[in-house]
Amino acid sequence: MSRLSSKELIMLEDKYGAHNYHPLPVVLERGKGVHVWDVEGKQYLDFLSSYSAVNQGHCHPKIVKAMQEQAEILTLTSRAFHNNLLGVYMEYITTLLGYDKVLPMNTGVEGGETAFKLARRWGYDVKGIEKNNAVIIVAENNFWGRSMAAISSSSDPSSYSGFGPYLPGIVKVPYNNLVALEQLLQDKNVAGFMVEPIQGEAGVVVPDEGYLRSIRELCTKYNVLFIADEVQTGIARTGTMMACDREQVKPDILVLGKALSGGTMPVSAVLANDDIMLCIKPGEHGSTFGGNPLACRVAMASLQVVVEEKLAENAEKMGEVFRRELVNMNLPIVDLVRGRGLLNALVIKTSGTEEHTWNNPGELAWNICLKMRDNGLLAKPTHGNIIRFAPPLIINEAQITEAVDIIKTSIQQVTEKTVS
Ligand code: IF1
Repeated sequence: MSRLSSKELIMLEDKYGAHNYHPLPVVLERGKGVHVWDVEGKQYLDFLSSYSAVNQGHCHPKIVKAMQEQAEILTLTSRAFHNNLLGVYMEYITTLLGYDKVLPMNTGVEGGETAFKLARRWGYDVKGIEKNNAVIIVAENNFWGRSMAAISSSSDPSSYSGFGPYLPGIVKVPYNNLVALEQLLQDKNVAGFMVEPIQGEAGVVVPDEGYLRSIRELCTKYNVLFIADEVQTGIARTGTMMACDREQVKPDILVLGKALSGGTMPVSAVLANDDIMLCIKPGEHGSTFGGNPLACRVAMASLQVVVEEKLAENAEKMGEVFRRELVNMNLPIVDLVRGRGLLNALVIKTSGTEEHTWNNPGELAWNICLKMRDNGLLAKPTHGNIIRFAPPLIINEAQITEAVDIIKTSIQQVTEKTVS
């Protein structure tokens, strides 16, 4: 087969693939560390990290080695039989993260589904909620995937519209609002409250300090399970191993995915203590691939890299530098810069500034992303006027500075061109 150009490859996707995405036009074929290369050989700094799945950097040698070695030995047994890595992995991850038990799944959304089922079952068996009446509270503007339960939890019409009927037993509460939460928690049918410690898709929304601690206290007070969706914020992304660690808070149910495999394959996990996890009995939940030996080996390597290379510390340090340098750009169209660790966002002004009036900030953010691509950095807008910046956590200060230069130059080039 002859080598196809970016343009030809995009046309193939368009012709033969479902149209469920609108990617930035760039076709990648190789990745190493913080860099990716397109099919024409152009190099980019990856400031999306596959939505925080490649925290350890692209194709991390230790993770790839674990994967290659295990792929030649045993990849899948199903849970009909035991395998020689599952127990070892389970001991490793539960010890590392401080829970009695883990339930292994594959994608992040399956982790969320598992947490929902676990909370409902705990609600009936332990809390004594009347059959089929369990309620799970979720935060407005959450994002936890594309399944029916996930879109039933969503407040984004492009996620849920036209896919009804929706799953009952889900109630939404404004994010970062403890008064509203406490009101809802008084309903005796509430089994759990599922929340992202920092909302990713909503635009890297950081709650007030103390929010997580108060959730913990309220959930304990009302006998409701605190479910933390750390699929995006977990595994060192926000400068601590878990985002909840910043407030020294331990959720009852912890959901992980993405970087649990360093972006090599779908691996997710749900962690809880015995009083909750043992509510689910043999035959009541599972999946063909969950807990497969390849995933177990890869997940252990991925977590070891995070610990050994002190990626949480680096994320914290580099995040400080990155936000400081972004603020120092001092550009009129930048409304604010926010985030924790290396999960950050730049918010573009939606109303006119002194010099310019922007009719469509969403289009502006998209154009900035195209310009950054031309200048060698990849990022994606979310919610129109917000650009998320989440590089691999192995990034160094020189690369941060290089990135900020590209971001600044690109914003200047785009805004100069569009000034009328
Ligand atoms: C898509 C955004 C990120 C997640 C949290 C669970 C899941 C996700 C907090 C589900 C997934 C994704 C999936 C991807 C886009 C994306 C995303 F743009 F929507 F906002 F990461 F930032 N909990 N996030 O963020 O995990 O089943 O996908 O493994 O297009 O759906 P999954």
